[in-house]
Amino acid sequence: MRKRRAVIVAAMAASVLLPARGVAATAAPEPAAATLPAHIYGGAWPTSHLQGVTVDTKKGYAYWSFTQMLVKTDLRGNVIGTVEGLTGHLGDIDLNHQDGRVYGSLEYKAEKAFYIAVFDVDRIDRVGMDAETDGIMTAVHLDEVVEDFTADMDGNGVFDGDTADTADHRYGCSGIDGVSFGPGFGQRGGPQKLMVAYGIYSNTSRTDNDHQVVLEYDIGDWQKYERPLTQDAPHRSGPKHPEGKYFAYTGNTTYGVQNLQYDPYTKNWIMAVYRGKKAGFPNYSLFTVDATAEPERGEIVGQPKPETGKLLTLRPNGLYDPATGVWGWEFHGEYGFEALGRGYYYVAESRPVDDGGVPKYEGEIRLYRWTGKSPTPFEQVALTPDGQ
Ligand SMILES: [Ca+2]
Ligand SMILES: [Ca+2]
Ligand SMILES: [Ca+2]
Repeated sequence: MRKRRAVIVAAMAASVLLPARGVAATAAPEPAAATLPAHIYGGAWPTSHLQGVTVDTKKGYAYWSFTQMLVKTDLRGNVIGTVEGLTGHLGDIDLNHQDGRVYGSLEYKAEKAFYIAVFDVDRIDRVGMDAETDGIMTAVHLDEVVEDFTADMDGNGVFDGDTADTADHRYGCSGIDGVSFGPGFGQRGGPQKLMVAYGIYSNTSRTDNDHQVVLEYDIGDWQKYERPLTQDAPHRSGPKHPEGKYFAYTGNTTYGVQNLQYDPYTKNWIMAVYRGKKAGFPNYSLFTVDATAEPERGEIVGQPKPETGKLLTLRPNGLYDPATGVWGWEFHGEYGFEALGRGYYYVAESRPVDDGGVPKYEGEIRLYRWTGKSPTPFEQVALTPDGQ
């Protein structure tokens, strides 16, 4: 096991530097101007890499999605418990500040089943809790994702399955990953929505996969859908359609929005991606959608048959590519990105480690603040001479 890194408390900086700024009622509560660790180590686990992080600054817990496992730590990195036994792909996660539970995207591509998993995180109190049998997790199935994932786009009567090398999958949908709570697009307040972003396969030979796709759900009535999940007999309990479906023209990326996050400070929806590979696009690693801009109906360019949809507006700041009209930034947020309010963020890193012959992945988060500078609009909050 690697030595746990020192946790530095940013008490002084947090109390001095946090500017006063109002946030919408739907936003995360702003951190008390007291203690925000500049760094939290999330441990090393025998899983795939870190997929997402969400932090409850009020109660003092961090939640880490390690693909097959949800980990709960305190803000010093002490492990409180784990939820294990996930055989699918747990992606990005977000804390619902209204019900205190953590929501995450959960995929079973072979079964053509896609869920929002809901974790009753207050009850996670020991390592090795089971996702199916310990009553911690329910799941709500998203039919809309199945329809787009399984679409036989070339009309040959064959769905080619979980592969990028095909014309199938509407919009290039590979499933879902980025999730975040926030206001409806174009709304400055109002009831919070759960936004769910598609994964999009990397494929440079088709033109219908150049948008990020975001589904909007009102989870107010989701209690009627929530069921525990038996993974070898996946249920289909969930809403038939989302409340809204939105498209952001960024150019094709590799697996779509990895981390989606509403930022109450900048009023942006932040999309962190694995950069795309298409020639003719700038292939930025981060995009910001103007949360206050009303979505406009327009053509979803590049589709096999002309199609219109609700288009999102990229914030006209940062880097700009005149050829495509795409705005973006350069930053790493693909393994976890949490907006804390007041222009502060936790941003994750993840890497493989060898733990005495056992391959593991470790994850950690560091505190950043907004600068708005191009090409990278965040700077790390480093409070000690060694920058930890
Ligand atoms: Ca086909
Ligand atoms: Ca991911
Ligand atoms: Ca998120």
